[in-house]
Amino acid sequence: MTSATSTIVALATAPTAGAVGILRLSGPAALEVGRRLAPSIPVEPTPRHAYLAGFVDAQGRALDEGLFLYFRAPSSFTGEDVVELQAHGSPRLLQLLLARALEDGLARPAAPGEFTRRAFLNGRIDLTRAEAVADLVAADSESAVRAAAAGLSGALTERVRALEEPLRSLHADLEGVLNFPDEAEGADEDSEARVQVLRARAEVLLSEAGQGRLVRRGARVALFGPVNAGKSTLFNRLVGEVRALVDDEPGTTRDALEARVEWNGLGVTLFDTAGLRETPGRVEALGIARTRELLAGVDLTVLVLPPGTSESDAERWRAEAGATDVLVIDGKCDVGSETLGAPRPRVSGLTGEGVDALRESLLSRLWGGGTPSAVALVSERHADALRRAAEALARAESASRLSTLEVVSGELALALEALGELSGTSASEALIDAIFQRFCIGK
Ligand SMILES: Nc1nc2c(ncn2[C@@H]2O[C@H](COP(=O)(O)OP(=O)(O)O)[C@@H](O)[C@H]2O)c(=O)[nH]1
Ligand SMILES: [Mg+2]
Repeated sequence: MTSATSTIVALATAPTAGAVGILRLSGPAALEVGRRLAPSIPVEPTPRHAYLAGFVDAQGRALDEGLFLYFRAPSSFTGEDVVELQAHGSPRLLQLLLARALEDGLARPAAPGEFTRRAFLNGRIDLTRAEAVADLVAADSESAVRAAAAGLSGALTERVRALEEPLRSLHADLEGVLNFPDEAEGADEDSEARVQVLRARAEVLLSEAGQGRLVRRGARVALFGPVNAGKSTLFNRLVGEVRALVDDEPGTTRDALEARVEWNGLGVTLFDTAGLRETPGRVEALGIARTRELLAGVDLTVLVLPPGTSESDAERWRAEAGATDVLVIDGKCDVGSETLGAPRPRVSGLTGEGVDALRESLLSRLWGGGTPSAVALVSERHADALRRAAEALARAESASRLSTLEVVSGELALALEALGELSGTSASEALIDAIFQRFCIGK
């Protein structure tokens, strides 16, 4: 591990031309190095004050003029002394400033995520909030931004704490009864009920992992069905521009096309696939193989049927669509007559009829009730830890009926450890490394 007493420096803005470029320093020598770049700054600058200063090279020649900010430890993002230089956003200029900051050997380049890592190690933020920082930077839809912002303000942290703290005190009570049976008598009385409550809480949080996944990477929706059902036309209509080739010659679409849209703040990747028919050409057959592969990985498949498809044919197509969630609709409803039997939603990609309603039902199928707004952004990592905690709590629950207090307490300790990985209180060095590797340099 890198020594937390070294001073680190990095550019905090993207290496492209922009209005402002930021150089960030953190560590005991941050002020010293910052003042070498900006000699007009007083030896003891006022913290959190924006100074207008000239930035110079080692010979004192002007490089730029900008803002100088000083945050004194521990009242900074990292908990250490932090200096930020806000210069003009020229990538070459910023390289010169960075080189100058490194020149005297008082600071070294920061590793990816090292600023945030220091904030975590210095107890400024817990692990779930540190991860929310990375989520916010990576957010590519409104719902992802809102969910990450909620995480940043501690939404997930709070809910993990609401599990971890009562769990810790229950565990302490049981250990008390085990170790000091006389003093702690009766502290284990309602332990079964207490375990039940905690298990339910862990499971509710775990159940939000699916929504977290949707928010984080967007929903994946594929259009599927027989050739000439009007899939590509509908795809173009849903995307709002002509992306897919449309023709009445069957088998026009061979490669799966994809397009990214945002509905009600939720990022959605739409796929238009090759249609299926009995005797395809060779190239088309490859497209069909791809279709099957793709359908296995989407969140929802929209099966588009030509108007007038019988209920039994619809069933056959439904089976073709595979195991994922399938929404069956009738396409080309402007020409088709009402299908007998179970009425399916009717859509026309050509006229746009039924398309808004289709979008709504796709969203509610993907999301359930309500609109995608601030959910607890439960990641795969969180879900894994929650699952282990919930399993240990379930075992503790049955042990509290059937087994000894030692066994119950042992399971609670396992649940605590799993939750500690979430909040960071018992996260291993390797886990912390893996988490901060996701970050960019300067974050
Ligand atoms: N009347 C009508 N024709 C459509 C509609 N959608 C597609 N078509 C026509 O049906 C043919 C096949 O359409 P396409 O979108 O390529 O179907 P795909 O093979 O399922 O992708 C083309 O000639 C389209 O113009 C629709 O909603 N109404
Ligand atoms: Mg097509």
